[in-house]
Order: sequence, then C-alpha cells, then structure tokens
Amino acid sequence: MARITSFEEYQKEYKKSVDNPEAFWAEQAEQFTWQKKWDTVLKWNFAEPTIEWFAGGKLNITENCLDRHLPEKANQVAYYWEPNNPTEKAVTLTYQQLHQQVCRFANVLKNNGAKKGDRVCIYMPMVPELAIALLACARIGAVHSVVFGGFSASALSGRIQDCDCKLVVTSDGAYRGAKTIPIKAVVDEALEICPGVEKVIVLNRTNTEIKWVEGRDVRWEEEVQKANADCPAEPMDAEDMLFILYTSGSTGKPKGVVHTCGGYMVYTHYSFENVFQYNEGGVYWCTADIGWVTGHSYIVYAPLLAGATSVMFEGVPAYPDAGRFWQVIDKYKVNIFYTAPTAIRALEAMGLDYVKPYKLDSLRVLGSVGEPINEEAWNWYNENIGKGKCPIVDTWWQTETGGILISPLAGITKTKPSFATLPLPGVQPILVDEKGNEIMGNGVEGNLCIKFPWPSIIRTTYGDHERCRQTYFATYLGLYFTGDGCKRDEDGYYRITGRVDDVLNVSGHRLGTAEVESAINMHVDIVESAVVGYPHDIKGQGIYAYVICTNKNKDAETLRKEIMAEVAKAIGPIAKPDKIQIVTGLPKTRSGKIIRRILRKVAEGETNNLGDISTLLDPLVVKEIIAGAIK
Ligand code: 7RM
Repeated sequence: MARITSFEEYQKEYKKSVDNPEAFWAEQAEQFTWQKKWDTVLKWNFAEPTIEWFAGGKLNITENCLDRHLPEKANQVAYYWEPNNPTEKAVTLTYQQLHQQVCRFANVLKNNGAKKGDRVCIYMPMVPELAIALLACARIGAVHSVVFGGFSASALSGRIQDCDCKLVVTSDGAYRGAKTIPIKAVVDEALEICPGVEKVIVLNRTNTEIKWVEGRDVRWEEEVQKANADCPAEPMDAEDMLFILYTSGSTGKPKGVVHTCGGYMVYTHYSFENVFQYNEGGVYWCTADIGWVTGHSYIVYAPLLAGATSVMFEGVPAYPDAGRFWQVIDKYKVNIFYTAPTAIRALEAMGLDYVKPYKLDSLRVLGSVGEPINEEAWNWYNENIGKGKCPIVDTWWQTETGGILISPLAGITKTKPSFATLPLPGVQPILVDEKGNEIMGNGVEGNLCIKFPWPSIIRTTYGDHERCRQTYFATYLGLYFTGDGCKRDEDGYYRITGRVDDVLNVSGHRLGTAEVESAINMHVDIVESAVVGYPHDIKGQGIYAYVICTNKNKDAETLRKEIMAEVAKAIGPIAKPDKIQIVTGLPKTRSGKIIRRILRKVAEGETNNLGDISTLLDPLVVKEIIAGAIK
C-alpha cells in the first residue's frame, strides 16, 4: 500500500475518502490476505445501529499479522520484550517464533475446550505470553476479553460474567516496579462467583505460591508441551467478533465494546502506517498496557499487520528510576515512541537529571494518547525528549473507535501544541450544539460527533445492543457521539477539551463517576456520595468525592482509609479518590438531581462564581461544602 507522504497527498486522499468511502476502503483492504473476498464494502444505518464492513469476506487476522510475513520476514524481530527488572534477561521473538508460539497456544486453547465464538478472559501482566494469548484466541476464532491486571476481583468477576467467559488465562503473579502482585489469587477470588469458567490456564511468571484447583487449573508450560505446533487459521466472517473490551461510561457498569475482524484489521493498520510513518527496519515502542485499547490496537494488531518491530515493556515508567523509558529507548534504538501525557508529566516532575544520561538520538517520531496533553507537557516532551526534531502526534481516539481518528500524520501535518489537528482520511468529524445542530465554520466549539462510519467503529455493546444505541447513536440522531467536547480553531484544527459526560480520565484511565460512587456507597456508613473530577498536575484529572456519613462517631481519617479500601476492592487502586470530603448534604435541585457543576467548581478551588444556584433545594448545603473544601 502506498502510504501518504505529503500534506497535498493527505488532502487528496481525504477528499477521495469522503467522495467515495467504499472505493477508498476497498482499495485499502485489497492488500490483505482474504480467504474469500467481500461481497459488499459497507452497509450501515446509525439509527439501529447496524454497521457492516466487507460483509461476506472471510479472513483470519492472525494470517495477516503473522503467516503473510513469513516468506520475507521469518527472522525479523516482532517483539523485543523488556522485563520489569532491568537485570532480568530480555526476550526477543521473531515473526517465525511468534507464529509458532501462537499456533501452539491456539491448540492449548482448543485442547481446553475453547471453540470459535467462545469468550476467553485474559488477565495477565505485560509478558510476551499476553500478546500470544490474544493472537491465539484470534487464530481459532475465540473472542478475547482482556481485563487490565490492575482491576480487582470484583471488577474481574463482573466482566467474566457479563460475557460468559469459558476460560481464563492468567499468571501466578505480576511484577510492577518494586512490587510483586499475586494475580492468580485475584482470579481465584473472582471465580468464586463465576461458575461458567471451566478452565484456568496459569503461566508461571513470578514463582509465587498459588492455590490450585484440581480439574480447573492447568499450567501454561505443561499444556504447551503437549500441544501440536500446527494450527490452521479459522476462517472468520469479516463481521465475526474479534474481541470485547470493557470500558466505563457515564452510567452503571462498564460496557463490553465489541470489535469485529475485517474492519478493525483494515483501519488499525491504515492508521498505524499513516500516523506513525513507520519505516521498514525501524523500532517502534508503545508503552501502553495491552489491558487497554491502545495496547490491543497499537502493540498487538496494527504493528504486526504492518510487519513492524516493536518493543514490549513489562514495567512502569519510574522503576528502577525515572530514567527507565529513556534507557530503554537507547537500548533498542527506538525510532517511534508512543506514550501517555500522565507519564510525560510524572517524568517531567522528576527533573532533567534522569533524561541527561541518555542520547535519545534514535528517536524520529513521538506520540501521545489517552487524554488531552497540556501545552507545558507537550513542550517538555518536544524539547527534552524529541530535542526539537521529532514531530509529536497527539492521537485522539477511543475504545469505541478501535483506532486513531484525529491526529497529525508524523512529519506531514504541521503540529500545534495540544491539538490533535486533523481527521484521518475516512473520518468525518462534526461539532454540534446541545440540540444537535451542526456548528459550521472555524473558531468554534461544541460536542464532537462523527457522521459517517469508519471500518473500526464499535459494532455493539456485548449482550445489550440497545445500550450501544442509547449511549452513542441516540443523543444526536444520525451521528456517532463521542462524549468529548472539542474546539475547531481558525485553521480548522481540532483540539479535544475533555469529556462532556460523567466520565473521568485519571492518568489516562477511563472511569465513570457512577462506578466510583457505587463503590464508595458499599461502605456501611455512607448513605450517599457524589464524585467529580478536578485538574491534577500529574494525573490530568484527580477524583474528588463528597460523602454523607451516618456514623457520627467515625473519625474522618479512619473513614477515608476505609473508603479507599472499599474502592480498591470494588474497582481497583486506580479508582481511589484523591480527596474525600464529608458533608451533611449534597447540592440538589428540587427534583432531586445532584448539581455536579457546583461540586466541580468547589473541587477546582472556586468558591465565588458557582453559577446559578437559584434552583437549589437547600442553599445552606453549598456554604458548608465551600467551608469544608479540601485544598
Ligand atoms: C485511546 C483511549 C477515550 C477518551 C476520549 C478522550 C480521551 C484519548 C486523547 C483524549 C484528548 C487525546 N481510549 N482521549 N486520547 N483526549 N486528546 N489525544 O484513550 O476509551 O480509554 O479513552 O480519552 O476523552 O473520549 S479510551
């Protein structure tokens, strides 16, 4: 495929993609291995929604990620795996080795009862076997549901139950910085209420002592020994499910976002090639965890589809010290580095002494993802890491979009700090006002929607199609609603301003306020709570919780600790509130709705301009909240 190489070409391709999307995407799809060609490029109806790309086509994404490259690239490195602890031996996997391990583990899944269409939950640290497990599922047509290793037993069991997983793949423990986390124990606890799980495949990573359930638990290493090395790639319909990935929304429990095989393959590859401008022989590193969509699309699928060489990192940014990222970049001569603003800000705060020892002269392109990147962090990244020579691609996208939708193309689109800039070809963003009227022209601001399907758009939310319709396609009829607010400046450049719904983005992790509130409300002494986000120097957003406590004898510090424990148990440590304020009431309207706007302002440190409070049921509550606000 010819990749875009100039801004003029971008404009030409963009126009082509809008004038005739079907022809545009059919051309992109041609380059892949299809076991049977599609009958129809696109059928769609946003009202239902039904969206089908390449219907009638048959393929297996792993053939395109692996087999297709073997004639030319058998001995090229697919992954350089860098362990958490720099003194442990690194692992290199060539395309040939990866292919072989994927096929073998695919047979392990089959031997343990997994069939096409079955759901397999994967709860693992960032080891090569994690990528292998995803690909092995895809090989046999099983649907993977990866759950981030930081989620609690309760969050894990909810996700396993929701999509009725038959198997779980995990490890004994996980290394995270200086800590060893017993993750098999989390699985054991989760499975106490998941009778549908028949087998648990356990990789040995940390030599942590584990409980063993005879008949249910099997060892990864032993199973692999017994398995055949050949595994034909299951023919999949383009619209067969590839994976489910849970993500938080503004209401209730997390939704299982469903992606399908054909469109996801075509779009993730297209976006990778054009945004990052990966060159043959280059080394690419995305620091995300495979537990999030960024890892699915831009550590596993897209780089492999492109036949790229990637670094995969088990650890955390500041272990053993805040120079680790930069040390790893020098070690592997990384050319393209893709990370999150929260990591950039955290490392910036540690000071330049951790950057200075490293050359960083292999770097060519820098990327950012997960949350708005503030100008200061953008400039620091640009000057100190990119040495002013590397374009920064600020990539905007979502779990639901499958791939990057708005982003500069490295070295092609003129960048501007904190702007995601322009839509990729095939992506038609529009800004709308509250009523859904399109806001035309430049120098405007509104809610970001997309008006035409791209190949990796969400197809449904698992087990509840109506919820998918309600959440994304019902707010503004005929449009996909992103939930983000957005500005379009005088140059037509897009700048994402953040969520306009009750979704928090804490260190690039998406959490629903309702989700955190229901965790807090599990505490016996709490009758009601309200959670809002507030600007946080490192995390982007911090969590501020207002709680009503019925136990007059409880001291604030004990209550705070207990609430933290409750949240860690229900969701995971990432959702722990940064600030907890005990209040006697919440600001409500006469109809009983919490006025979050007021709570947000107080959390931001604003005490005067609280806006219209005339609809308040009890204005005294606000006075008390302001007086007790936590700095
Ligand atoms: C990839 C990912 C999605 C939400 C999204 C935004 C925010 C992501 C950017 C961004 C500003 C960016 N998927 N977001 N990227 N905001 N600039 N470049 O993060 O489903 O976990 O989150 O993240 O609010 O709606 S996600």
